[in-house]
Amino acid sequence: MASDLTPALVELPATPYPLHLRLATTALILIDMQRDFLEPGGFGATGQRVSLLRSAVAPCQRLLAAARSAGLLVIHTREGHGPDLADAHPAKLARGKGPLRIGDHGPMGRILIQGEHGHDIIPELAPAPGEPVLDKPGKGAFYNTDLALILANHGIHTLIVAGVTTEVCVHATTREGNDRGYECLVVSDAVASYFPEFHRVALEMIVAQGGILGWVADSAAVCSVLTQANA
Ligand code: TIU
Repeated sequence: MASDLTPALVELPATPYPLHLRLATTALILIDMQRDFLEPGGFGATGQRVSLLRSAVAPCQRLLAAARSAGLLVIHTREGHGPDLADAHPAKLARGKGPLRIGDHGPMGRILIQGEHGHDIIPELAPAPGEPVLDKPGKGAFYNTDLALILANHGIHTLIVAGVTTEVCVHATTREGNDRGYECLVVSDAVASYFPEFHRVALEMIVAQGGILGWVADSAAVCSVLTQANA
């Protein structure tokens, strides 16, 4: 039952229709903004494609600043594996025929291996003290991580999802978040793909059929709501 202590609902203009959320029960999750995906020489392989992901950096920075000042729970994820690769499925290791595969030595250290330079989050989006950083072995952020536990402990109902890539780890996390009962909003300019067509269609998939997987809004709309609701 609502009481004076119930945090206020705020309305976020979004597609396919406005999303109502409470700041106290909303988290920002930044997916895999790691050098290995965003910089040349990492898992993202060829230079031109990697550069396509850079468009998400500035919107993620603005989202991060707005979420922090609004007091939202902020969670960062990193895809990767331990140095012995014991936590990596053989099927995942065998996948892909690119020049650099998981565990190979590259210019930023071993690809997608915890503790290596390339595995870490880009400095522009460095986690602040106290913000959970989840190491995930899969594409989705729920698989074999403490994400569900952390969200439950904080009473979170709504996920604002940003990061890379739109159609892989962002989608996998949004799909599972949706199945687990979270209202998921993907921030259109704060996610990116090596394939512009996949990016566009992945966003369309989320909002199709009346928001079958969730909501989409741009970072300006999200930041505006976070800033106003916080004022
Ligand atoms: N984080 C994430 O999306 N991992 C990937 O492997 N993405 C690709 O698009 N390859």
